[in-house]
Amino acid sequence: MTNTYEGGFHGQGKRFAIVSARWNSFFSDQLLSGAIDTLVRHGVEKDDITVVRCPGCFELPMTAARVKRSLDVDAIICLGVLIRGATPHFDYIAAEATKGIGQLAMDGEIPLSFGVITCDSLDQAVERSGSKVGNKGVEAAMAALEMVNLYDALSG
Ligand code: RBF
Repeated sequence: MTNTYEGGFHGQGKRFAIVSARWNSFFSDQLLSGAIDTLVRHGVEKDDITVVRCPGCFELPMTAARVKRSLDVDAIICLGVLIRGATPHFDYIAAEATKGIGQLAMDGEIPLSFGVITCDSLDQAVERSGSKVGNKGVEAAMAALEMVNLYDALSG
C-alpha cells in the first residue's frame, strides 16, 4: 500500500493573488480573465481574488515577492506575455521571470504558478491566450488550485 498525496481543485474559502504583467496587454488581459473565471468556477469568491498589475514580465518576481510579504493569500498566480522581438531581451526577461518565480516558491510556504507565455510571433500569442491551444491563464489557475489543495493535504 502506498501513501499518495495529491490535490483536488476546490477553491472554496481560498484566497488568491494574481500578478499580471501589463506588457502585451491585449493578450495578457485574456490570460487574466481566463484565470479569474477558472478560480470562480472552482468556488473561489470574487472578493478573495486580488489582482496586482506590474509593468512587464521582468517585474513579476519582485512584485510576487512583495505580494507574498504583504497579502494574506494561499497562492500567487503570475501571468505575462513575452513576444520574441529583434532583441535578446526576450531570453533575458524570460530567464529572470522563470528563475525569480521559481526561487520564490522554493520555501514551500505557498505555491506560485507560472502563467507566462513565451511566443515567437503574434500568431502564437493569439493561440496561447485563448484560441487554438487554450488559455495559459486557465492552466496557471488550475495549477494554483491543485497546489493549494496539495499543500492542505500535506499539512492536514
Ligand atoms: N515585458 C513583457 O512582459 N513582455 C515583453 O515581450 C517585453 N519585451 C520587452 C522588450 C524590450 C526590448 C524591453 C526593453 C522590455 C521588454 N519588456 C517586456 C518589459 C520588461 O519586462 C520590463 O517591464 C522593462 O524592461 C522595465 O523594467
